[in-house]
Amino acid sequence: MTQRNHQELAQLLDQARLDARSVPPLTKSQPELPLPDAYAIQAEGIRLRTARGERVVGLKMGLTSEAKRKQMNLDSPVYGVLTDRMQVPADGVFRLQGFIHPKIEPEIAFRTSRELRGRITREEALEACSSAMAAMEILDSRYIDFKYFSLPDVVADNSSSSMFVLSTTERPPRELDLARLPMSMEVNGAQVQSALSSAISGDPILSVVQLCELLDARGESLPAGSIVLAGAATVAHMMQPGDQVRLTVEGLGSVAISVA
Ligand code: OOG
Repeated sequence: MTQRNHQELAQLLDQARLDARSVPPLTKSQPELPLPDAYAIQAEGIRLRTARGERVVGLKMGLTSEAKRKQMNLDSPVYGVLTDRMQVPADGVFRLQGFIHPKIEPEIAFRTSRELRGRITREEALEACSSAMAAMEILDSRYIDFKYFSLPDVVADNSSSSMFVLSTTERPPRELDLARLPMSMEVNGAQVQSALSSAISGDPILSVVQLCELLDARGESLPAGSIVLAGAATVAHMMQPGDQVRLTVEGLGSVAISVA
């Protein structure tokens, strides 16, 4: 595929997002869509957003838990790019209007204080992450019925990234028993999802290690000051107007949004 092809497909997905109108998966018309081309389409899509004034603030990992891989019937982790426009403030309002079929998931996020380049160890990831936060990601797929056929479809669509919210509590990851944090997501006070943080890559910091591997394969690095969403611990939950969604992670406090 040429850069021109990447740009055209990125434009199609970008327009679908802006119009909140779903489109068929790219692999329907393009059965051979190699993963490197899918990441190139994703990168072109981000270029369209930064050209309109958005700023890249971090990256998200997806499909880092067994629950998510099973739900989506896909077998390996992927990443997407986060911009400042995607962040909902803690306790803020998320308006469903303007989205296609958004769903919310419980996550853990990290903030990096130094650049990570190449393949890294768990220790190096811990060293580079100055803080851990409770986080929720709102996914939205630009594909009809939130269905795609393959990994390249989801990667090209920025790994279903849409919005995210971070807890105001931030703690150095070394102070936490990172792989054993109970996580509970409630809607209007009733628990809808719960898991231990080990559901995320066995240990959420390992999502940072995997992210660095994926970036390295593309000759890229993880910049200092990045937010990294480690991936969902459980399957995603549909929202209704009026919902109050709250995630509590032991040791990291809680983070909530109101759905309008
Ligand atoms: C793919 C993205 C999954 C996660 O946290 O596992 C993801 C999808 O479910 O559409 O972000």
